Amino acid sequence: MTERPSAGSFRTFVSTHRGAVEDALLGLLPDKSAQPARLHEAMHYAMFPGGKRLRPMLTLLGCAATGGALQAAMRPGAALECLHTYSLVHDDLPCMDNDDLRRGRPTCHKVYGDSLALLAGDALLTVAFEGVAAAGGPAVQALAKAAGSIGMVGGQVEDLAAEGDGAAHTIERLRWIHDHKTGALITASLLVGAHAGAGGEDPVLEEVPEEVLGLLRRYGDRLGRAFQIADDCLDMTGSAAELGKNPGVDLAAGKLTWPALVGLEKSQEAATALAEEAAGLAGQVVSAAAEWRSVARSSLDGAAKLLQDVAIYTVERRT
Ligand code: GRG
Repeated sequence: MTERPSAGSFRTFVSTHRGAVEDALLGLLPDKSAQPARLHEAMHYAMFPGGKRLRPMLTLLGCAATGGALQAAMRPGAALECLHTYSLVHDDLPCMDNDDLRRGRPTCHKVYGDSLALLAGDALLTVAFEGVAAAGGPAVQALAKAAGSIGMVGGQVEDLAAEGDGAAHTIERLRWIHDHKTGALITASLLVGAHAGAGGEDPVLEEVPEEVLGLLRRYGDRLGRAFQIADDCLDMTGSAAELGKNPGVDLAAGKLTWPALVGLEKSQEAATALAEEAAGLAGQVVSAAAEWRSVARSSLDGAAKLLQDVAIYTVERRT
């Protein structure tokens, strides 16, 4: 009998690998005391102790699910977390969402001021590209596309435009915003992992076949949508202690969200359906990877289970 997906094995995966991810992050960032020390302090403040570290974990899973060695994905995974953290620092600024709480602490700009927080974000974005270079050219391209104007930044622009623009609030528009603002980086995390693991010692030697990348994109697309709908729901149902950020801000700002459009219950159902769809694609991802690698499909069963379980985790989480 096939085991039902549950978030359990992913949580164990996170506790097993979190230490190595933190080490990779420390290895990628300049030392806190390096000049200019105030800037590096602000970068470290934003990065540590950090949040769930979902994106680097997805980079490790993208690598494992396509038959790569996890070690190859550590530094690129750290790069994804730096880029994600830059987006949070900028998102919290007064000119964006104007938040004062993030990851259970005052936001970066509340402690270091707006200018330094802006620059710390810039520097985190830049160092991310240093880190992802270890995974080769296709990984750099995947990250650049996902993070820029046709990805996350473009999604943020449309998200801001939709605030207080209620007449044009539709599910199609919201899906577009979610796919760009959140989903693009989630999918890129998986793709970068696959690229990182592709060539063993020399990641630029072998290219990941388009079939494998396409399946990872389909999986990541569902995962990203499920994750952001769950995030919208948590904004309504979570507490500041659970979320590490202020709840209820989307509603107060008149943001375009799933619960605002279809209600909380239907949103939770939609998130679960997408997570299950993603989980259903896990087997196809690893089968295609096993064929490409000419390895037994069963050698990737553990990774397939993790892909299923992280999908369930994204909608079951309370943080
Ligand atoms: C370029 C000025 C400038 C700003 C860019 C790109 C951008 C601002 C913002 C990105 C949009 C954004 C913050 C999307 C939200 C994605 C999201 C749900 C983040 C929360 O992710 P979690 O829950 O957080 O994984 P932790 O703290 O656990 O890592």
